[in-house]
Amino acid sequence: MGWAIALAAAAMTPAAAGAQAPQAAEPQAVAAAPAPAATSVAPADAAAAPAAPAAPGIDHAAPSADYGVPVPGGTGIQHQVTEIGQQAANFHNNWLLTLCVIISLFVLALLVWTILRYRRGANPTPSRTSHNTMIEVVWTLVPVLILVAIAIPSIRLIRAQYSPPPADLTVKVIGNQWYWTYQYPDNGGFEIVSNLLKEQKDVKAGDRYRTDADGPPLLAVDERMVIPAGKVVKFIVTSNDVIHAFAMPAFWTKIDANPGRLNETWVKVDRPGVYFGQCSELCGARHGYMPIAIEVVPEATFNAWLASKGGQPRAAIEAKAKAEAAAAAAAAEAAKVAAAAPAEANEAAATTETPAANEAAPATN
Ligand SMILES: [Cu+2]
Repeated sequence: MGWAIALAAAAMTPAAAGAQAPQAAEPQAVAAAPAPAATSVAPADAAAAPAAPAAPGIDHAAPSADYGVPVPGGTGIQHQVTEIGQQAANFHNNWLLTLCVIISLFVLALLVWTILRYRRGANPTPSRTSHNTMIEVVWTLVPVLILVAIAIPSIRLIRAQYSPPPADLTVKVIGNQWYWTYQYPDNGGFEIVSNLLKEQKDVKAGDRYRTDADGPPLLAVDERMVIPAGKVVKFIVTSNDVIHAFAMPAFWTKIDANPGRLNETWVKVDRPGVYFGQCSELCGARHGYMPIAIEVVPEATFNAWLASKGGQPRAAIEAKAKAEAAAAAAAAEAAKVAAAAPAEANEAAATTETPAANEAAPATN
């Protein structure tokens, strides 16, 4: 986005465009010496051209009926598409809910039994018992044991959420009043701005509005975050203004976006598709209008998307940096050899010539 604005600004100011063109042309002309005429013209054209995307965009996925979206009238947790989400949903649905039902039924049965068995008609002379050590120990210990049994898997899950494996990709998520920006520092550092898509009746004629291919009302955005499937993606989450929260129900992800602070979370999603979430911290008047849409795509599609945003795969950037470092090292080595050659010649001369001639030698070199 930044480079597009810069290009547009350069195109609007003829002087600036003129001043920038030679700079852009210079490195190319050096690199491709055999055809200087062609390379010196091309970058000038590129600088003057309107900010066109580097490559065509990808075909975006249509939302699924039951994955990554809230279902009308739905209860329970959304289908989970991360391993931690699946474990947590399984723990909640199969263990915690079962335990809640058993405890509730047990307490209800005790109440019913007490009401019937000890009603005045059936039990005219009440017992005067006030203590029973055994039962008091039991009703203290059993709840403690239940809580410990719940705490152990819970803490294990929390620890897994906060100890990410090495990341294949990092996305910096920034909350703003009232939209999100996503930066890709590993892929050239470009940034995308993600805004809610309004309904057709709410926009001027000709402006983009939401369609069902974009997503449900109040959840569809103009620019989705795109991440590769099957890769560990680290989210560095922060805010530009007030506290927001980055939440994606289908990933089991919710983390605060605090100004001046970097929070970290991670996901690994194997199932391609588009998933919707929302800002989940009351952040002002339009808090309800800053949805999050994340599209998970195969790696080849992700690379095509990167290219359409002016970015590159991390491997390509790293390989280029490595090649440049190697070339620089080779050039330094060559310069060193070239510098050493006359010095050796001088030394050779010094051994054969008179001291007077030797003193004059450095000046000639
Ligand atoms: Cu917010």
